[in-house]
This record gives sequence, structure tokens and C-alpha cells, in this order.
Amino acid sequence: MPVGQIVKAISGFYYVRSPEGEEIQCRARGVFKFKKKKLTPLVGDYVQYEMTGPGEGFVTSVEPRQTELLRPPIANVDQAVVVCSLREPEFQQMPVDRFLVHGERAGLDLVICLTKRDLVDDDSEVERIRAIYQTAGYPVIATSIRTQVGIDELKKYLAERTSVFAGQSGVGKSSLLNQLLPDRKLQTGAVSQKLGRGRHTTRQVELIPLGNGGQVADTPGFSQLTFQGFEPEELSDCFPEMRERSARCRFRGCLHLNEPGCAVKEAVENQEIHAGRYNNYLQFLTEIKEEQQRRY
Ligand SMILES: Nc1nc2c(ncn2[C@@H]2O[C@H](COP(=O)(O)OP(=O)(O)O)[C@@H](O)[C@H]2O)c(=O)[nH]1
Ligand SMILES: [Mg+2]
Ligand SMILES: [Zn+2]
Repeated sequence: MPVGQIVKAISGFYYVRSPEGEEIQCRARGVFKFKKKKLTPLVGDYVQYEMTGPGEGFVTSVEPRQTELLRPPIANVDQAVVVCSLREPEFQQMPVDRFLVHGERAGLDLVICLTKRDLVDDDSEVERIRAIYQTAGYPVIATSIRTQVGIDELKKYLAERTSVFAGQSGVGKSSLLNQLLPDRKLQTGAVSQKLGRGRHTTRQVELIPLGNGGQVADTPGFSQLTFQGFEPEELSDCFPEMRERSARCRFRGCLHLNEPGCAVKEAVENQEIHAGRYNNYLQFLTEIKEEQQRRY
């Protein structure tokens, strides 16, 4: 049986892209089987399907997932592009670190994309931000849809993989996607304001090919910013620069607070780990503990 990828799901239909690039409108066969396994097919899933007519068929089974996101619901994403503007609104580190932590936990590769480079005079702020994320190993790309700076570099990161854009409202995600997908104009902030509608336009999640072997998920990006379901011990694993040092902490399960022999704190004191990153770690740890207290 052929294997294709679900690129869109609308009211009970799954649109499966065949190996030849054709879109096949499918229903799921034996919905009960899927339900029993608590497995709802997601956009991004590789599925086996059976043709029943031209352009029509049944999904018969779902292949194991490489990654899985719940908000937005999408499977097999390789990479998240964390988008943050330099101005309008000002760069904020905390939301970037939140998205990075969620991306790490989902097992995604991560790239930071700074937008609206045309609104700052020189590269000093970009360099400052780059320095923050250097020890964590995240690439930082500065872009502008006005001057086109950084757009080609971003495209290189999007080739041959499936990416999702994450970031707060107004940072320029739709504008970037419009640069990448000139054939389909997404609503940007300015346009939707003119129409007097809310900024959040609900859209179906859809995978769109970029023509360079890459595809992007057309979604508002992952919105989950709380740490529900996180355990305190796993948080530092979601900071690469802490993860690589925590094996050298004296105590197993070290939370890198005030424990003796903590390799992470030592690295913060030596400025090998950026203090702002560590402070956000502490903030998120507090939120995880508060969340747990509410549960019990
Ligand atoms: N100056 C400037 N404005 C931008 C740039 N990218 C986006 N914007 C503006 O920022 C606003 C929000 O953009 P939008 O793409 O809707 O953001 P989203 O909410 O993240 O999808 C719009 O008014 C865009 O025109 C840029 O590179 N430079
Ligand atoms: Mg948008
Ligand atoms: Zn430690």
C-alpha cells in the first residue's frame, strides 16, 4: 500500500499527498481502530492509504511519528523557527526562551529569527542577542521584509525539512511566510486591522511545499506557553547549555539552585552560561512548581 503525508485535515477528510505529489481526499477506514489506539491522524502524519477512485481513498494506518505537537496539532515537524521582532514590539527574551523550551521538549531543531531589522540602525542589538544564544548553540538570523536582508539565509534553514513558525502576535510571522510563499497571501496584522477583524484568524493547519524540499506549516505557530505537564527535573534538559553541563553536577536531579558542586551555577558565575537565560530558567522552574502545587 502506498504511503503519503497528510497535508491538510478538514471536517473528517484527510488530504494525503502521494509520493507523486498528487493530493488525495481520504476518509479514515476503521475509525474505531484509530480511536481504540487513541490515535487521531494529524496533519504531518505519514499514512498508508488505499485508492477507491480518482483522487479519492481511505487512510488505513498511521506510521510512527518522529515528533508530535499538540498546539498546533501537527506531526513530524523537524524544526521550529522562533520569531521575535527587534522593534514594534521591542525584543523580549522571555517569550523566546519559552518557545525554545517547548521546542526542545518536542525534540525539534530550533532557529531564532529576528524580524524588522530595518527598524534598527546598526547590528549592535543583533550581536547582543546572538551572544545570548551562542552558548546554547542556536543560530540567530536577522531579517527584514522591507530590505529583504536575511530572507535568503532563512530559506537555507528551511530547505529539506518541515518547519513551524512560533512567536507572539505582531512579530511578523505571516509577513515572513508571505515572502516564502508568494503565491498565497496570508493575512498580516495591517491588513486584518484595515478590515476591522481580530488579529487572530483561525486557519486550518496546512503543510505547504517551499519548492526546495522544505515545507512549512501554515499555522499561527505553537501557542502553548505554560509548562503544564513539565517536571522540575526535566527543565534544564530543555536548555542545551545546561543539559551539557548537568552531568557534571555533584547530585543527580540537581535543580541548579543552591546545591553544592553544581556545574551549571559554576558556568553561570564564569559567564559561560548567559545570566538572562539562567534567570528565565529560574522563572520557568517557579512556574512549574506552582503548577504542580495547584494540581495536588
Ligand atoms: N518595518 C517592518 N515591519 C514589518 C516587518 N515584518 C512585518 N512587519 C509589520 O508588522 C506587523 C505585524 O506583522 P504580521 O506578519 O501580521 O505578524 P504576525 O502576527 O506575527 O503574523 C505588520 O504591520 C507588518 O507589516 C519588517 O520586516 N519590517
Ligand atoms: Mg499572523
Ligand atoms: Zn546543578
